[in-house]
Amino acid sequence: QGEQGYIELCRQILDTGKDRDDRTNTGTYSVFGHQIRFDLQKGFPLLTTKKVPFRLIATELLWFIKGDTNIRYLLEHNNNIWNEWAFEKWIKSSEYTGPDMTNFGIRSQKDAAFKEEYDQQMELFKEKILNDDAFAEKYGDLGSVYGKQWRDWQTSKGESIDQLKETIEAIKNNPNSRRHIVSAWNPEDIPTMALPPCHTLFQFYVADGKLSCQLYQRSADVFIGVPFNIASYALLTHLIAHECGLEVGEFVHTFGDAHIYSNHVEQVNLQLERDIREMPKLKINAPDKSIFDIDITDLEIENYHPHPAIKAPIAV
Ligand code: UFP
Repeated sequence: QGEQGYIELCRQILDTGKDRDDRTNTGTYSVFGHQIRFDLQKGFPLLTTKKVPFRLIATELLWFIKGDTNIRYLLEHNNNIWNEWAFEKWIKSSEYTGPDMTNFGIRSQKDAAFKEEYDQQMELFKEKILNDDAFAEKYGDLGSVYGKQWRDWQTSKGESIDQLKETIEAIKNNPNSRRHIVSAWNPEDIPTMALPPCHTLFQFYVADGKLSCQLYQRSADVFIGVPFNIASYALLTHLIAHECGLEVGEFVHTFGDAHIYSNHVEQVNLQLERDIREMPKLKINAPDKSIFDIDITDLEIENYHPHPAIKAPIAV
């Protein structure tokens, strides 16, 4: 349960996880099938055993909720977490005439001179996305990512389904329904997606005036990704509860392949030595705003006193 549950999952993976090769050739320890429950009444589950950047998580979630798939919004909020995906499209296009950026992810981790060149090209790219509308439209859009599937799912008849809005309406009008589901997994789109959705599907449940949410995450980088994913879905649950006039219940996090990369083991061991602190609180300072209009300045995390952040390489 709660952060203790996260810590136990880490320990279980290190103690009993299968040593497996993976797509990124980094190597992982993994378990298949696991669940952690977070009682959102007890506080907001931003981990305290290492610092987790709430602002990045919140701006990304608000971007999904708006159905926006263009990184311009993220850049305007100083959020760089999706840049590489758009940059990749840019450097592969015929309009790109700068130095060769093939395999920039791996090369910039290994080659300092290349990294300098890459950083420079990335800065130029970001500037153009922010200042050139036509360029942003062409190269800033990531296509069928979460925002698209949640708000504008394309049917075979050429129609659009706003899953998030419909689910919110259903929670308001028919709270006992067992069909409050939003799916990001669109089999038709998977073959052309750079990263098939990791958070695959989520469901809501209303009881005693409280809204609970369960996520099925097919693949989970437990050290780097999961602390983000927990906070993101906890925030989504708060925002939808706020929209529907409900209290928050539980966030239930269900995992498929839960893994720790071999080059994160040392960092995880450091985190496991730390004591868990009191959970922070989330405040939504926007009593009358709809979920689709809420903005990062309306959100506030109080009483967050985590242990320091822990750096680790991201598998690419
Ligand atoms: N990953 C997460 N959470 C996310 C996200 C990615 O843990 O929100 F976008 C990790 C899981 C896995 C990798 O280590 O990214 C995706 O690789 P694959 O598609 O091979 O599962």
